[in-house]
Amino acid sequence: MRTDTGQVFKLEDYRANDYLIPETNLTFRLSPEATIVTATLTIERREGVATSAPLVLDGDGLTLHRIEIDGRKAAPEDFLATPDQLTIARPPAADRFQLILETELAPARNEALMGLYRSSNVYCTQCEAEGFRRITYFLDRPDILSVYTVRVEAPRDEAPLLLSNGNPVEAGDLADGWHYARWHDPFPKPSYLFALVAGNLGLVGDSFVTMSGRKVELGIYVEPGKEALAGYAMDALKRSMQWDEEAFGREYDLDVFNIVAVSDFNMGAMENKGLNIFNDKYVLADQETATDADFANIEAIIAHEYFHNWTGNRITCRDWFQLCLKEGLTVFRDHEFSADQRSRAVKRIAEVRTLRSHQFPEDQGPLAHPVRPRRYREINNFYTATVYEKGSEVVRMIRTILGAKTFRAGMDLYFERHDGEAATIEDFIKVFEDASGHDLSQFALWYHQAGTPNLTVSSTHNPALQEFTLEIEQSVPPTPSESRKRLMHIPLAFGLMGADGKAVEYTSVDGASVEDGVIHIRKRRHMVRFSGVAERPAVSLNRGFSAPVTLSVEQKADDQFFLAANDSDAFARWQAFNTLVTDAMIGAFRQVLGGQQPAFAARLTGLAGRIAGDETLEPAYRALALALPSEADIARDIGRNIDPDAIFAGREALTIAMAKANQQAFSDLYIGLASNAAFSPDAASAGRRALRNILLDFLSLLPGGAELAADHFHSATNMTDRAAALTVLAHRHHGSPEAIDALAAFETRYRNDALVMDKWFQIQASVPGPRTVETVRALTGHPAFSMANPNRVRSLIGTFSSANQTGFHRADGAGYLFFSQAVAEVEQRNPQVAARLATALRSWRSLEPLRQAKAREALLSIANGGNLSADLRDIVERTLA
Ligand code: B3K
Ligand code: ZN
Repeated sequence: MRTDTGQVFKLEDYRANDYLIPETNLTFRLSPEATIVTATLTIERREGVATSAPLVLDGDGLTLHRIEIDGRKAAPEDFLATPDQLTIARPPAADRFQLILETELAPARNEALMGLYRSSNVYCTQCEAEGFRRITYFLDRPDILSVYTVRVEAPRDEAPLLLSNGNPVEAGDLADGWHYARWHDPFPKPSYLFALVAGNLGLVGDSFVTMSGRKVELGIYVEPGKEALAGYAMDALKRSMQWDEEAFGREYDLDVFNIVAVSDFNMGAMENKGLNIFNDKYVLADQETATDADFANIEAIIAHEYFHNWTGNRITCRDWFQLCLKEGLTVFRDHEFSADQRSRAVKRIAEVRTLRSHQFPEDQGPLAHPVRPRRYREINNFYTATVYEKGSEVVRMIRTILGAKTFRAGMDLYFERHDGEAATIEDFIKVFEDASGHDLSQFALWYHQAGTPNLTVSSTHNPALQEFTLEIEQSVPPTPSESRKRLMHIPLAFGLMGADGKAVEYTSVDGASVEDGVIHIRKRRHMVRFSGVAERPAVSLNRGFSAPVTLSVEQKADDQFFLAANDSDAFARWQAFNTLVTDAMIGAFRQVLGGQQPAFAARLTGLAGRIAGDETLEPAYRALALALPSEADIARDIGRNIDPDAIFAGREALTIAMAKANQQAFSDLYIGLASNAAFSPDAASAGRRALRNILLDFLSLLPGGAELAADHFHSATNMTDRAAALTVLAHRHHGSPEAIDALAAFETRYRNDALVMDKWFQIQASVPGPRTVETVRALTGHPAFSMANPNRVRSLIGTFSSANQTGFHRADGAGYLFFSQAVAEVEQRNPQVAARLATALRSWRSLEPLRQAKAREALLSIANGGNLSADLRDIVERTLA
């Protein structure tokens, strides 16, 4: 049954509830078809609230068996229970009273994977954002903090392991082969952080001694037999715990910290207090089954969920509008962690690539919303790149503006002032104002105003006056329901570089406040004048990507080439090369459309060769430079009237030109990077593999390329190399005997390993060209595929729709047709996953008119499908609006 009330929730309507629930006692008697949940809630009326105020609890599809109010069975006239609400119109007059509620659930039939459900015979939960109300009636909102005690009962042979939040307090046997365990979490928490796991799982145990000398037992639970695959995750967990003590002074607070890996999960992982639940994709890894990217993701996500213990759990959100308070901040923290564990420059480039590919299109399309939204219909649709990634960039800018030391003082104040509270973005900004004495009110617009600001920059040099001037103008494009924008405070890091590659000194500057290499843009236009500059410098802008903006810079190609070879800021140097390549690809796109053969400047293809072979640069950095902008990147920069086939042809032409121009050098380098050393997932080794694999991609386009890739595939000793070679074969040599053979070999080897088969689905779903839609449709019938498992759906259908420009946007609309049918099918079971899939069409208005019409038809067919979930309806209607 669907319960889309179409209700719009607004930030300005926030009001504290009349009641609190200081204590929550839960007993679960687990059974796949009929789990009985007994909730004993201590309800407290807020001070000053009239005794006549009704108590209204949230539910979602619940069946109520029993209700007692203050120890007495409630009479039918005492309450009104619907599946979605429990109303007690006249609660007891006392300020505190007790409510006992017994509900019955069928976890085995819960395919939405929210609330209590089963994943491969393991009971598990997912409550964020509003899943707890699928377990019992409750004030299911993040500002209701409660101390939980949980008793779990199950047959011992089916579920030898019984876990919940907090510390274990008691366990024992019951009649008929059942047993129980009791858990107590002393830290008051919102219901979205509740968790329970029960089943038969293998344990990887370890321990960590905190900075104050307390020993914490660590457990990672996985499918029995997979224990050996959890070692890297455990190592990442211990490094995260250590790092949070060193970088933020944050210590862990319970006696145990458990992580459970499950194979059916709607997202990456969940930070439930003391009991993180993970998509097994982000726990299990070894060289045979996981790529270097998988290892890096595991490290980042383990850290992210762990860091939530302070940013999210100890200090939570007052309401869901404040989601970025925990998510943006925690992403910032996990980014910093990875930067410290790996290479800061490489990490930053990778972050910016992700921001541009995921957040920029969101900000530039119909689903744009502020980092802190003001309204929503379905909160699950706001776990977006804007809230997470742009939210992290905003925190980074606060650090840039205040400096690292004052930023840390602000964070310390935040923890001190708000520990144990449900806070807001205003609270967060205030601690930095108080710690620094700065007025951050203009800066706060980053939270409130949607859209990616653009900076137009031009420069002039007056040798007679020895003056260098930057003219900078800011604008923020209109976004849905926000046509007029206010001026932002944009911290723009920059550098002036002399021909000798050194920073150019200037004697004074006026026109904007400039501190520590950062221009603070606050007005619409600034003329920033640097005095005492004899020679015209090359200007390097947005160093380190100090602000999440787009730049329109009038800059000579000579300067771009100079910066791409010499910029002392690693990010800006990467950016300069990336801009040159992007411009070349856009030029090629236009040539293709005009029926011409694309041509490229020898100095560009030559520069690619020099970067590849520059031993002063880390291999991972060189690999990132050579990973040319994707077709979607180019489409975004072109902006409108997109023909994905022409973009593909232009990109392909440049890749081939680079390969041809550097054939010998690439080949020598490729051979030199081969390694017989034992596998290690560390960043440096991963960087060498990344460089070698990107070189393979270029070389595979030259004569003998298929054989080379097949060799690479068959001699691979780890998944990174094997998957890279398979991608090259399937994408560059589609249909060749080598590709067919490798795909079959991979399938035979891994057919029983679901996570590895996801890679096999992904690689095939991203094969460019018009025929892939048929392959993808056929693969939905593959024995390893299932419409019920989110990882499978994302690997096959998600990859096809979001990472295959030519396949998905096939000119006749066949890609969209398949997609709309698949979304509808997924939605029957799992609205949340379906809604996420549907965002793949968010940029439909930037397509050329014929494709636009087909895409619109597909969206309309989803919208008119009938009995739509709130999740999917919200996305489709906003996309069409
Ligand atoms: N907080 C969870 C995300 C929950 C998503 C709910 N639809 C994971 C995370 O961001 O850490
Ligand atoms: Zn998070």
